[in-house]
This record gives sequence, structure tokens and C-alpha cells, in this order.
Amino acid sequence: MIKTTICDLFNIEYPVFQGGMAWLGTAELASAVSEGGGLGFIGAGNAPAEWVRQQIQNTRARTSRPFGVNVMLLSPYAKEVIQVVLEERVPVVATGAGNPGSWVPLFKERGIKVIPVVASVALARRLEKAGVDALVVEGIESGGHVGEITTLALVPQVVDSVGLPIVAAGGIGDGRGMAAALALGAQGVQLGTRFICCAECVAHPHFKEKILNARDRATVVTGHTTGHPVRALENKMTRQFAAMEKAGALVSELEAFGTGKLRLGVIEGDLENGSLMAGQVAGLIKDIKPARDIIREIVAEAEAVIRHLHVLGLSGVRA
Ligand code: TUI
Repeated sequence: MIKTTICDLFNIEYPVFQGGMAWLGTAELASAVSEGGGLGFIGAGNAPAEWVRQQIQNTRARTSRPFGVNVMLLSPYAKEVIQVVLEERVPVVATGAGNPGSWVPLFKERGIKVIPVVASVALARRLEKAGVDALVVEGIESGGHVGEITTLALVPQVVDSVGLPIVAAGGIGDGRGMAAALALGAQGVQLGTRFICCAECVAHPHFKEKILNARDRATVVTGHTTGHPVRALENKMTRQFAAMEKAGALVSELEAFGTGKLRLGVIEGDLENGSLMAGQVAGLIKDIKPARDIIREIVAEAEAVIRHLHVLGLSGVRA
């Protein structure tokens, strides 16, 4: 079985993380992934701090294994969510959509592991100096808020720029993707879209089905004019958003239009009017199964790929 420094650092069996998805990274999913030997994350998204506390307590009731909370730094509740993470002494904190640098000492003082998500070498370098434990390096293939660089190009550039363990994210949906990430110098992978299609995920069944039926070009990125581009499955909502942007809508108008749309899509299952954030690997996903089986299958497939490359004398894996 693939073991890397990520397993030792986070006290987990397999170096497979679940992305902390807003609305979907609940106690059900996070505990299932952690129980399956990976690292599950509660996705704080724009949720109030007390919702996050409840999810932390529910996760603890379901698993004694390590888990994390992903703090979305654009959230109006980010400060209060961080307070809850500190009070509850969650084992791991991840962050998205911003620079968590000033918070790092507070987490470290309480023995909380810090693994921010970055989409650039510059932020990776800054956060290494701030004392984080590891980095999730996320490419533009991912769902939700995206950077500008592909995983294939970004991961090796960050690997060459910092001395921290790296978890690759964006565009990884199976064991071939995991093997590729390890070949680029990452020591682990984070998957979001693949875990939407797992039995324990609270996503609406119609949303899961839409992912199963998706093709390679099913997603689009909107929101460049807001400064916060977002990848989602193309639908009426993304077409309306794009039309508003083209017509020169104000950021405040776009934000007002977007409010509540993620829940409408992924929880209520309104496939036309809701936002269906998902990554480019949507077209790769063909079944729904328990998180434990997804993790085992990905790791076993990655091992088979790496063995095959060794047989061919082609392996460049630095695990
Ligand atoms: O954060 C994510 N993915 C997300 S957050 C989210 S909720 C949301 N909804 C609407 C609009 C925006 C967000 C849905 N999906 N991934 C991690 C990630 N972080 N990707 C890119 C970044 C990032 C981008 C710029 C991190 C830092 C950054 O710059 C910070 C700085 O100060 O340099």
C-alpha cells in the first residue's frame, strides 16, 4: 500500500483527502472518508460558526479518527469559524480562497495541523515561511473557486519551490490521477467531485446523477469579473451569470444573484437554477459507492499504474 509522509503527518492510513466542499462536506461525508482511512473535511463554506461546531461534534460521534475543517476565508463568518476550530481543537485545519498566514500561530499553539489550499507558487512560499505543516496545491481543473494554473503545471513548480509535503488537487478522480500526482512530486491527493458521488454524501440524488452523466466539457468557469472565478456544471444558472457579466453587471448584482444558489443546486436538486459546483473530472465518474471503497480502489489503481511504469522502466515517482 502507498505510504507517504502525509500518512505519518496526519496519522492516516492512505494519503487521500476529501476536499472541504460547502454544503456537502458534512459530518456524514467527513466521518465516512476518515473511517475509510483517508482524511475527511467538514466544509465550512459560508455557514455560521455554530453549524460548524455541530458538524465537528457529529463527526466526533461517528469516528475517533483524525478529520479536518476547511475554512473558506471569503465567508463573512470566517473569523468565528476559526474561533470554533480553535475551541474544539480540531486535529487539522485547511483553508480556501485566501491567505490564512496571520492565523497560523494560533492553530500551531493548540497543536492543530495547518494545510492551506494554494493555487500559486507565491502563496505557497509565503505560507511555508508562516509555518504551515503542508500544502494542498490546487489546479484550475477543480470545482468551485479556481486559480489559473493547471495541476500538471502547478504541482511540480510548487514542489521545486518549497520544502513542505504537498497534496495535489484538481483534476484527480481515479488511481491514474493519483499516480500522476505522485510522479509530479506530491505525497498525497485531494478529491472533491469523486466524493460527491459517494453513498454517504448528502448531495441531492439528481445532482449525483448529473455528474454520472457529465462529459469532458460539462463544466464552465464564470465569475472572472468578480475576482472569484467558480467552476460548475453548465446550466441555466451559469448561462444567466455569464450573460449578466457580459452585460457589465456590478459585482454587487452578481453576488446578489449568486446568493443561495449553491444550496439550491446541490442540496435541493434544482439542476437548472442552482449552482452545481463540480470539477472537470465529472466526466470520469461512473458510479456511486461508499467512501471506503472509493479510497481503496483509487489507491489500488495508483499502485497498479506505478508497478506498470516500473516494469516498463519509466517510473519517476519520488514518494
Ligand atoms: O476555495 C476553494 N474552492 C471553493 S471555495 C468555494 S465557496 C465560494 N463560493 C462563491 C465564490 C467563491 C467561493 C467553492 N469552492 N479552493 C481553494 C482555492 N483557494 N482555490 C484557489 C484558492 C486561492 C485563490 C487565491 C487561494 C488564495 C488566493 O489568494 C490569496 C492571496 O491573498 O494571495
